[in-house]
Amino acid sequence: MTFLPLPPPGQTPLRVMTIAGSDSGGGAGIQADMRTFAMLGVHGCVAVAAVTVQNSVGVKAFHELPLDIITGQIQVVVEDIGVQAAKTGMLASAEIIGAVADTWRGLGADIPLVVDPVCASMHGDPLLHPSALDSVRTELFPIATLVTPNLDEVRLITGIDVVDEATQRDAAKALHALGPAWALVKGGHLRSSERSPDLLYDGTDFYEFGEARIDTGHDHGAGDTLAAATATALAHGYPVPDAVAFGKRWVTECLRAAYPLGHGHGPVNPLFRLSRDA
Ligand code: PXL
Repeated sequence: MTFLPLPPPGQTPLRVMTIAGSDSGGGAGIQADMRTFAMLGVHGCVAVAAVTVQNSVGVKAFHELPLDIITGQIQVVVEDIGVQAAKTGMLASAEIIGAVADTWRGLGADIPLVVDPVCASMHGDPLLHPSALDSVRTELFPIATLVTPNLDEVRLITGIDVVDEATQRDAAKALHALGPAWALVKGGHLRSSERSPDLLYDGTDFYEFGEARIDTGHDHGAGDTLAAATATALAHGYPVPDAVAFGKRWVTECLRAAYPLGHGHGPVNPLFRLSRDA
């Protein structure tokens, strides 16, 4: 795969912020985002929204941070360090979504924002209060450059059960109607082929992305990693379809290198680049 250009040593890299939850098991959430940012040569900044108590088997509990601490992290970083793109992950509650959206709008800056509307862990443990779904639709989606729900999240947000190409298109249209500039419907395990086509829509045109599907039991953090790599490509000024294509290739390589961890699901592995160089 082709990589993004790295800054020369000593030169300030591009900055990308994740507004998301911490995974104590280190596989998903902020920890996954920061690994991808680092391996792609950008400086990652963080607004922690919630802390999960989690291992490879499941999420036992989570704690939401105070609203002023979450929004404060965004404000001080953007004011001083500056970011060229951002992504959201686990935001846990309607109150957090509302505060993040207000803060983001208040910045008045034209910074690309990738919204990964995380609702549950891969184990099925909730990471978003069900009462927050309306805020996802009305507060979060309208400020997004790109939204990247998986099929479960599509069902929760739009009510559409994606079972084939036609319903995938319907879902892309329904997501786009909620206000993001672009909507990506991740195909996941939609079709029983070796490919997992994702569908991108900007209100006019559809773009299809089909990378080889990697069947691994270890795909914890795959959605986060796709969104983080896509946000990184947007920070570099890639147009959205090219950024999504890059993110998709990146997560595919991370899936190829995924490893077992603990007794449950292991994480995708953005460090594949290091092990190949070694
Ligand atoms: O992969 C989605 C995700 C995002 N953020 C946090 C998570 C998970 C999945 O478990 O724990 C904090």
